Amino acid sequence: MMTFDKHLKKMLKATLIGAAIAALAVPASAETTLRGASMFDGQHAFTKTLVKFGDLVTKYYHGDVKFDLRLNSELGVEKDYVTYLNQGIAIDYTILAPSNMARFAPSIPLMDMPFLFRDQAQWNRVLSSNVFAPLEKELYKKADILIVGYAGGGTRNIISNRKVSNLKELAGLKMRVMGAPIQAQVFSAIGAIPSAIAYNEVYNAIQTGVVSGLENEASSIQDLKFYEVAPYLAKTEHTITVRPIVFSGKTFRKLPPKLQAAIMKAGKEAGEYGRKLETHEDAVKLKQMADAGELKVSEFTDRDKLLEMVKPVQDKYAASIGATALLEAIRSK
Ligand code: MAV
Repeated sequence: MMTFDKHLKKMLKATLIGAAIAALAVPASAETTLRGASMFDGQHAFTKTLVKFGDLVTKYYHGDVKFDLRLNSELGVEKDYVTYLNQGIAIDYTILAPSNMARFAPSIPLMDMPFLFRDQAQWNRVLSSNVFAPLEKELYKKADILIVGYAGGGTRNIISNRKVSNLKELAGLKMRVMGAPIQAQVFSAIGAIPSAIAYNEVYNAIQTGVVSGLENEASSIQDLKFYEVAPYLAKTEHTITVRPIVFSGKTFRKLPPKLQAAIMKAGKEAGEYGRKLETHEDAVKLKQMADAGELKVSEFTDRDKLLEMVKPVQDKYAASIGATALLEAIRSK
């Protein structure tokens, strides 16, 4: 079977030939503008990572390329971005939670499954290996979306409008989860009542009592002020985020090969930059919100039990997508 790397090289070669033909028609100075999207303002780690990505591409590509990055959900939320990337319209690159791509590639949310990583060290080892290559391949094939790097590194906790610090208090908590079925399965298994709600509707859903909370990382809780409606944070620390920097396959194949190469190199480096940044900022931002009295932070006393309850759900999901060996490979990293 052809590896994803080989597949990509073959694709680059094919575009090289295509580009040679196209070069006859398009003047060498033709400018390319790539449009990106972020749900956040300029202070958020995702936005900074996407800015870094643009800067690095400009540095590595000695041609005319411009970046038009739209912030603050001007172009919608991640579930919109994934459709745009798939169709090759509206945007060319962004950062996406794997769970928001479930519709196109059911195996991709494995990257994002709660309790996948024991700690930061394992998370680091996985992201600096090529363990995720089969999932990248499936995403490219089924969604026409290319992963060019990995950002993330935030730790997700449960936040709610009432105190939740153990399993008993968690029982029956109505909470918003991301759209992938595995997310709802995991939170059901630990006693909550999950519902998939679009990210831009969560604040209102809590305000109006549709749900009592959600799970999220510090940078986003702070950026979107979720603490205003859900001021109790329980340190369930259930996910260390994996957030791919993604590029539309349809756009990518139209670009000059040298620009494609610059994008791949910049994506990898911007991802490393984003991971360092968010890993560092996570605790800092959590503390800022706690010190400001915006969040009341408590330990989750039954945290060890959560993994036991979730493991059979993880195993079942992995088996259903033919990824049992992959899950084992991640666990043994
Ligand atoms: C956070 O803002 C990010 O992890 C983002 O990638 C997710 O889509 C979002 O949470 C969410 O929960 O939908």
